[in-house]
Amino acid sequence: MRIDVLTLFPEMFESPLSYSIVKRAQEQGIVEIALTNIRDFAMGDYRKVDDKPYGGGPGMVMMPGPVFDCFEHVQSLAPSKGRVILLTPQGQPFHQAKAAELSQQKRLILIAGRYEGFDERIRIGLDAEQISIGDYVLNGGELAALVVIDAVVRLLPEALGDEDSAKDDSFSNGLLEYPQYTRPEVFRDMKVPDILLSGDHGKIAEWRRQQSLDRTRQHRPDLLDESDPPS
Ligand code: 6GU
Repeated sequence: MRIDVLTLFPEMFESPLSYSIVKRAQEQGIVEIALTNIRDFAMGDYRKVDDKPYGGGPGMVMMPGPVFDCFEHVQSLAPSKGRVILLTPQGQPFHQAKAAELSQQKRLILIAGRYEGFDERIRIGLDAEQISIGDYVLNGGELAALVVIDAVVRLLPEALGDEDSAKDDSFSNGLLEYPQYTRPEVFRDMKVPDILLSGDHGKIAEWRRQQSLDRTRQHRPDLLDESDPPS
């Protein structure tokens, strides 16, 4: 997969992309991530990328010119057209199923905005889909783009060391993950549940399923509402 990111702050991406699974996936050629600075496509001595909103109101709006020029340049860097995504609090909520869907694509082009938002003609002209990572306002789309990249990359085949470790993740089956324990068996008077030491794999699977259901009911009942009732 190739992921292009259009941003005013490419430096914000460097450290989060240089650790652990995302770092290794890049080293192994599983994903190529290219950062392009929108400001490099801005005009004039001041390289202006934002302006006051028509109709008045607070804040500034991302101008369409630099984003379009940057986008057209980036698209020419690789053959496939790519799925174009604007990161904005006005977007559709991001969730695990969307991460899985995006992980099937050959190419993603993520556009992170700043200021009060994008000129609407950016969304229309680039035929972009809009994604939000939750119901709160960030200062820009960069952290949201990083969230999307992180969630997508770990789903790419071979990105995880142990091939199985994504399938039990919270949300991948619509439920929260069951509690995990490792050594020692007793820590500060808290003991690992006996069932996990029993060696009975059937019973362990059943206990884990029940724990997942109980946790989901307690912490995220909304996850149970829309799906078929779990058995
Ligand atoms: Cl994608 N951008 C901004 N600025 N704020 C957000 C967001 C995105 N998702 C949630 N809040």
